[in-house]
Amino acid sequence: MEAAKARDRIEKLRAEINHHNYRYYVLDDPEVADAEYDGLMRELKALEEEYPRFLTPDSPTQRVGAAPVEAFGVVEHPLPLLSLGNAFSNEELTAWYNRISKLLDGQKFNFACEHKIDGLAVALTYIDGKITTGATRGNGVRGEDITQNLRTVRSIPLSVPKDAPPRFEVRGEVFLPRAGFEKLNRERAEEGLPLFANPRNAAAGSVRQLDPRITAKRPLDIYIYMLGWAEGKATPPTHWETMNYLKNLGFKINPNNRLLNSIEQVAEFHHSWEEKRGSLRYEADGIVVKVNQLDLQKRLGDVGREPRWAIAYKFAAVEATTLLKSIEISVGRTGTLNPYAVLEPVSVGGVTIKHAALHNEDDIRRKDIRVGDTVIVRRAGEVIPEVVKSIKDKRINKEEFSLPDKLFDKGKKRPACPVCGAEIFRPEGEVMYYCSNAACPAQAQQRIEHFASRGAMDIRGIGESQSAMLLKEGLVKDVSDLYYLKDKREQLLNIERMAELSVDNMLNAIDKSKNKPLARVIFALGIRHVGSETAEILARQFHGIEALSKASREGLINIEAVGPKIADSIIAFFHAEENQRIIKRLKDAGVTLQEEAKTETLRLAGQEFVVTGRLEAFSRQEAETRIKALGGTAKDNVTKKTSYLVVGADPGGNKLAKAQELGTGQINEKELLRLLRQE
Ligand code: 5U1
Repeated sequence: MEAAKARDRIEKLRAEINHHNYRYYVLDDPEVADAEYDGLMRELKALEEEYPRFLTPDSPTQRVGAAPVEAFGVVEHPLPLLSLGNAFSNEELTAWYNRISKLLDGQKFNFACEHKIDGLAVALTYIDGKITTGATRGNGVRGEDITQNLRTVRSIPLSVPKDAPPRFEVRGEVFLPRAGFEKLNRERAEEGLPLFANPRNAAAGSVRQLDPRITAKRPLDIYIYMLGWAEGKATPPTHWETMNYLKNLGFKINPNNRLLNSIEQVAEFHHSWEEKRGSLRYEADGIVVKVNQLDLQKRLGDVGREPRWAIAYKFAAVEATTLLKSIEISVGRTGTLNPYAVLEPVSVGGVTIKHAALHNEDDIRRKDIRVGDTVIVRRAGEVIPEVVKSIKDKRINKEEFSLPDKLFDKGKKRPACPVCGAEIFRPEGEVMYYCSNAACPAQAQQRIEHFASRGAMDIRGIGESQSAMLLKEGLVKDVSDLYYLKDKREQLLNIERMAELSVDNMLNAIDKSKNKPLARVIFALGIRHVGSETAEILARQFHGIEALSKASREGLINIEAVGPKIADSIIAFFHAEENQRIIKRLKDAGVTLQEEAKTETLRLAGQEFVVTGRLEAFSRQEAETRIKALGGTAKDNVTKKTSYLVVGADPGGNKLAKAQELGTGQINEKELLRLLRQE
């Protein structure tokens, strides 16, 4: 395609993709199927690869692209990000209302009421229609520069329409919806990683990742809750109208927000949501009540770091007391033995809880939880119930919980797996016990379920019951057998409840999964401690299962995000003969085990750039995007690995001095442009 045509097409594709992103991530109302969207994205990526000079940082392909950083920069907030005073009862809410009414001398006002989402407050700055900075609240005055991470949040627009103010800042709460939080913790439990205590910690942990690629994999979302400041254009006079105004600029505004006229209605809004909060897709710990008129907000002003014109009216904690009847153990995919509490059923915030997570033996001991105790349970993140603590005064049983004792098999005179009876072990330095039998039926079933799951090979039609059935019927023993099921169609059809159509759909889905990208395959194999994020990094590094299986421990540890624990686990996995056999069968069946190394063929592959000082032709971010589009990497600090220091106007001293000390090559902006354009 000739260049001018390519540029037009790129612009059209971007507009179309941005529109679909908005429909999907902001309005939760997609207009097209995933496949159509993927097709547009593929076409745009291909054109941008062919014409890197048309690549811009606000392209929808550039949400993830930034290289990991060693530390976050600091952002000074032009206007401090305030925190909120709390009310815990109707009396305290009314006292606040009386205070401000008096200060406002009987002036009439109404209230904007919103959920107080348990996430992380951020400030997003837009200049000339493009996002320039995303920062955490920090201490309110100074926060961390997490722009590259926030760019990966799909509901944050990278650009805004032309009629937006030329410079403005919005503030909002980034959060992990409950479903995403649960999934993340499930995966972490399977990988033996510490769990996030609640969605807030999970959101904060995700947003503060030094590697934006990891943030990009977490299903973060945002609701904008105020306009921080705006310059160059008048904005509406009330909070409510401002929210509508921001909505029209493409920002995601919580549809549960309400404009209310009396403090009684505010109390009613609080009470009704306190009861229904379990039904929300995010965790909220109360409501925020704001005076709607911005001129009155200004008149009321702040006390210390809290505005007088707003208050958080908190919900009561969702906890209940019940009896811990027993501690049972389930077996996970990688053989982890997962303790869980069996409770006297109890209602917690309107949901009956019978079981609760206990994580691991160390956690049980740390909290000193014993069978027979009266315990406090909480819906942590209001999703996965958790035993918070036991009430020691009511203790009858003096015996501490021990996982090996619980699984002690008198016949075998040793602790044994509750499903297959094999020996159990706890690797040094780890918190989990494991079943030693790779062929344990509980593990086999979960491995197949995991292999076929959405984030892995995405084989529709193979879930919990189908995996159990296929194993029971002896049609599969391990994941590779799935690809040979087509030879057993007749046997499948003989199974009760398996209609011809569902058998064929299942076989088709299995066949289609052969083309899943390598990263999915690595994740699907279920290597202990290798989650989807690590799998992605490994695929990018090795480009094939064979190379990965031959990697040395040192080679693996040297990879960012792979520590000794993961390295040992990968080596042990490929060492096992059974796994080698499975991989050979996957290969023979035609599953993708090798991928083209894309970046190596690009012009700047293997070259590392650091930019210092101000560039004239483009922003630093833009320069970095262009470098990366050609396969290079862009870093913040000069090290021995740096190929070039790009020196712009008024460079800071440190990078230059370091480059001189190390003898790093230095180029100016013109030379960089030449490299980018291959002149
Ligand atoms: N929804 C919402 N959350 N939240 C948090 N609005 C809101 N406003 C806040 C905070 C800290 O502060 C402003 C009232 C200053």
